[in-house]
Amino acid sequence: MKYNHLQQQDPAVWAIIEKEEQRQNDELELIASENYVSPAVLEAMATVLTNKYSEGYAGHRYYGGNAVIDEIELLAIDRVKQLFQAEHVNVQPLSGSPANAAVYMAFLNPGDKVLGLKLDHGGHLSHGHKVNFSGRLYNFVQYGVNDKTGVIDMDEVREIALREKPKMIVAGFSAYSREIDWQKFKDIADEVGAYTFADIAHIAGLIAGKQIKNPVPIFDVVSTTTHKTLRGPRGAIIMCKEKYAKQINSAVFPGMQGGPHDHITAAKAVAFGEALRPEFIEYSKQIILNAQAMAQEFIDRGYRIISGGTDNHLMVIDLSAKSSVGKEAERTLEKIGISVSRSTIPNDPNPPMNPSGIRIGTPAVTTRGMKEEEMKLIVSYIDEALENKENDLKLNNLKEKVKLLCAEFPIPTK
Ligand code: DSN
Repeated sequence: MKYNHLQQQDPAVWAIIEKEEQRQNDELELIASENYVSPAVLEAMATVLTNKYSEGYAGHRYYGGNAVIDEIELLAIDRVKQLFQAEHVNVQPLSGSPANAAVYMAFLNPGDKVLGLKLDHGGHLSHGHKVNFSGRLYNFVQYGVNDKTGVIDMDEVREIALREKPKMIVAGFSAYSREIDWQKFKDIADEVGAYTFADIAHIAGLIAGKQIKNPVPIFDVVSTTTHKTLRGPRGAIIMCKEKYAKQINSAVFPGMQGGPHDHITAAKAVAFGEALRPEFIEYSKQIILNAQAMAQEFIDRGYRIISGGTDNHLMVIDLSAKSSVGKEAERTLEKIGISVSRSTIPNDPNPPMNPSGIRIGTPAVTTRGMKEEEMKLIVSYIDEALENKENDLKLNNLKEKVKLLCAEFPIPTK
């Protein structure tokens, strides 16, 4: 990308950005929550819309001069409605955790009981972990995955729900590779009179691409970030039934946030437009095919994948059989130009800073146009690196191979 003014005016910042662009070009991104936005999304973010304050909503702003901003916000909302069959949409949340905070604020009072997935079983900090605002403000009880299968045990979810009578049930994850039975969650919630909240941050793109079932028509409220499989700018949205529109809007503003980031809203609209195109269905399909090819190759090489495989874009790999741990693997792979994130495994005996596993995802490499063959090759590089973590010569050699593969599949510039 050309940054002429930046280069001239502030060469120090420009040089750092250039360095990061080079790193992204030369290295493989396997962090399940990351992706490469299109040049059009990138351009929308670098626009004069950043100059505007627009607290409030279209037609009801607290500042003048917002007629044009109303247009972009309404366009973004309309595209989300088409993508997810949503009744009401708020496109202002700045990111995933603030979006989830707004959802809780809209439906709960501090101290209310909520049921969510445990962090070390694949949940998210904002689904009730004790160090997070969610676990501090609300009374979370947690469900997990089955010890043997690694899959969410819906009988256990029902049992806990009947016993604890939560006011809200949260379904969603940041490190879980199986499809979620939205209807079953809704049935359980109905039995105990709880609200249903789905956090689809990781899989929103796969839902938009029609590869995974959509909870929006079933659940009361759904949040998602926009920058993961959905391949938009860093940010979030909330979708809900029309009857909750007012309480969700008031929770986002003035409850949680001030002015929305209008340049990001424009970039979200561009990304939603891209996700509405037929090519996005092909992209989503390939993300899953790639993840499944990768998981199988890991299994064939003796690794344990939690739950035995994947239905989505990610997998959590237990490294214990390979005498390795998450942090060490993350660092070794960084040396060969592959980014992954360390991850806990269910009931992890190791601490969260150095857990037993790594989480790997395929959205970014699929954006580069890679397919199943390349996934197998990448797993072979990972395996070789982890088997030779003290051998700098081997690691340097692998780094060269990764760079060559990246050059063959450049990040799209169109
Ligand atoms: N940081 C995101 C992830 O990596 O899953 C979740 O917030």
